[in-house]
Amino acid sequence: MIYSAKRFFSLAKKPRNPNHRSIQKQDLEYFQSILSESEIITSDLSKYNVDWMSKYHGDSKLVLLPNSTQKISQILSYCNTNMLPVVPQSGNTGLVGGSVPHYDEIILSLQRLNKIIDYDTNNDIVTTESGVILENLNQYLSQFNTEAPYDLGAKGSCFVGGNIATHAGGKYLVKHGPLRGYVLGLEVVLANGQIMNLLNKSRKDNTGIDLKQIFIGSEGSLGIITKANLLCVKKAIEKNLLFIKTSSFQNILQIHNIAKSEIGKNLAAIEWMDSYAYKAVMENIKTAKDVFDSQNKIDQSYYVLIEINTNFNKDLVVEQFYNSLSQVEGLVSECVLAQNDHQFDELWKIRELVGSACGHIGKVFKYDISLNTAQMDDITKDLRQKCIDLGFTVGYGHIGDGNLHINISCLDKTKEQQLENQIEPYIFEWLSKKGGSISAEHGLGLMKADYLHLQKKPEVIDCMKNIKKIFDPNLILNPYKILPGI
Ligand code: FAD
Ligand code: 2HG
Ligand code: ZN
Repeated sequence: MIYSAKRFFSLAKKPRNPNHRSIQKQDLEYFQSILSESEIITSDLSKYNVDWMSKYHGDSKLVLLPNSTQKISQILSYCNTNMLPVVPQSGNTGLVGGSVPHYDEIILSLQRLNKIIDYDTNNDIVTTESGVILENLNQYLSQFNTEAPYDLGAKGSCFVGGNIATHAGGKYLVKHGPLRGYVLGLEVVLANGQIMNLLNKSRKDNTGIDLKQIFIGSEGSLGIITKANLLCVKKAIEKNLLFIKTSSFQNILQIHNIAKSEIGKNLAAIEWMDSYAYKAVMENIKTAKDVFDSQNKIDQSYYVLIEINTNFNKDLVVEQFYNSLSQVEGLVSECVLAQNDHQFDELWKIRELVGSACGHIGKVFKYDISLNTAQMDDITKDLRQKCIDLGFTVGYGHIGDGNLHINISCLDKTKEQQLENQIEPYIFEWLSKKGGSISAEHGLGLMKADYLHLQKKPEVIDCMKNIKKIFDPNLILNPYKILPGI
């Protein structure tokens, strides 16, 4: 199947794979023979058919919610033999349209695979089923004084398996590094139903090709992640959070540099937002507290959050950092330091709710990109100017990882398509020329599959397609997503 790289609108349908079937009576009868009544849903499927942003809509007629790896294996074996396409769905918080069907694919929900299996107290390794909600995992881990090595705003809904399948980033990547270093083992069910036991509790295992890595970040295109061994991290003893207001983006870059040299390994997170993002939260999230008394004004202010984790000498590290900032004239306009856990959470909430706040303004087009930090504000301003009539544009993100989020909310419901055409493929082509990534942490999903050629050479895409065909020759797993023409 060949189609042009630029679809007219991200919601336009791709050509349906003619080899795939829709479910029929006998298929349902088969699923009823292996699953209990509560593991099959055939009516009122709307929440499974739409993504978190209400941007992508599917038309599935069947949701299966198996509670064991064995049952997933039976389901996939049947689907593979009978050419029935399947979409794996965890917390459905993905932001690129990967977790909902494109047509009427069967939705395989992992929500019943929600048992935490065990915890190795000597090595801080948790073994868990993949459908455990991240926040629930952290609640369980707190008895061992540990936590997962990543954190995201969707923690109350996203599943560990969804996080591994997308290779989620989040705010503590600065502190811990990427998630793939902490996933020690996996259990995965392949498209033909074969159960691949890649579970492993050794930190070091150099025995040939590390197959589990290929499933991390594969967004449900190669297999269904059913269990994981995750290396956990000790909770920080002292957590300090500074929220700084400054008068230019250049100052943020300077603050970032001072943070790296003064705070060093104690730097847990560093995030930024422009005054458009700050205003979006203050105007649209009732519970958010305007700690800088901005009165919803848009100006030349920029904001940066810095979390410092220490085990001892807390005051020394924070004070030394603040003193260094103070020595540069005009670097800090205002600074708030969280005084207790409640304030700590409130300040973080301002940053974590930017994406939700933009959704209140209008349909939001989200761009999750990697680029040189020095260019982050320029590209945001450039897009703001390009979309000035139709969109409200904010810039923010994980500056410590070189990961920018641009959210553009559409101000006119009738012009969503026009707005999208103003942004895409412009932004992806810009990245292709200047270097960076069209997807820093959210993945490709449906949204960016057809732009992969801007990021990867043809021979690389061919190699990816060949790997896909080894694991899923009938292309039943998450079709139309991740790879172009599949
Ligand atoms: P889903 O959305 O259900 O699925 C995501 C993809 O993985 C889909 O393609 C799906 O088919 C596939 N998949 C799901 N489960 C499995 C499985 N068990 N086996 C194989 N494939 C599977 N992302 C970040 O990286 N960093 C952030 O800071 C961040 N913050 C967010 C904040 C908010 C408020 C929201 C709504 C989203 C945020 N995200 C962030 C995006 C999203 O939360 C992550 O991509 C998350 O990892 C998705 O997990 P999920 O359980 O919701 O998976
Ligand atoms: C974040 O960092 C998430 O807040 C979501 O990755 C970004 O909503 C977005 O665009
Ligand atoms: Zn993010």
